Amino acid sequence: MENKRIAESELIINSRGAVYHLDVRPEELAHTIITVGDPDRVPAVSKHFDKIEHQSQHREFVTHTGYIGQKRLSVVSTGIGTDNIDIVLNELDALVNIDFQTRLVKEQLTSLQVIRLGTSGALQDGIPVDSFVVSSHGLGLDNLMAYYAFENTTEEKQLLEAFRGQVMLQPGGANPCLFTAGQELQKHFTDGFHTGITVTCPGFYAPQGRMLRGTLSNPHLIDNLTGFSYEGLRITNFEMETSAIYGMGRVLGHQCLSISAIVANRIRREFSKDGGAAVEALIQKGLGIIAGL
Ligand code: R1P
Ligand code: URA
Repeated sequence: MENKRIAESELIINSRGAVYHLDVRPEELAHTIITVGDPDRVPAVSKHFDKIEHQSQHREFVTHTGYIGQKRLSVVSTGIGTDNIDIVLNELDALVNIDFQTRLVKEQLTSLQVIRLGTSGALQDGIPVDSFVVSSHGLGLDNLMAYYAFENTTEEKQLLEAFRGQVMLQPGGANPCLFTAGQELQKHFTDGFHTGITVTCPGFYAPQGRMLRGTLSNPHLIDNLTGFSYEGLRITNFEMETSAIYGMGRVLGHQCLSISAIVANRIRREFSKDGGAAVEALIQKGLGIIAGL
């Protein structure tokens, strides 16, 4: 493909030489990146760094870059939802794979490690609040990835076919997409983690089967997701970013993994008594592994 100069309207670089939404310059980003939804979770992660060399904030996107020992890490908040992941993953990729002077895609591409440390609701009775789930797959019920061309593996196509057969979605609803976790990353996160398919929803309330006032268009969503099974794979949890992180990782060539602290169990109808402590425990366990990658 011809390597055309990317116009000012497509890749927006501010007066600091930083990418528009994140307000981060190429040299301010590490190649191992932790994403968190909540901007306040960024200092909760970076307080464990031995040294912080960069801090910035623009809108909901807070970035801290530093070191644990010799390992250089960035932690970036994404805010909530897959629309924000579209912005964050594209801008992280631009920071390493586009030359900000020439506006050309670099000849030598860099594959980032992107690890989400988030929160989530469990869809299985046996996954209690305050436990941790590693997402073997991200299954999107939003429509972000419909805007990108991508290839699915044969295993992904079969799993998606089984999902379409077993799970009834509301009429006129999502066209589900599915992506596998980065295998090189996932193999480091086994002991002390549940593993399964994570469903990514375009909202927290009705899109996750919650109704405070009003009526659900699809009252069977949770039962259908909990009951899904294909070749030993089950749906463990849902949240609002994972499938987009995995999908954008596929499109742009980055290794991605999503890990969640379970703060709600939708089957037992329980919520964590101290979600903050569960997230702190996930951060400490996650960083212990990430620092050694
Ligand atoms: C909803 O409360 C938010 O929490 C979960 C969902 O994915 C959504 O972003 O993750 P974070 O705690 O990482 O934001
Ligand atoms: N985040 C979600 O998206 N859903 C939950 O139930 C808990 C956290």
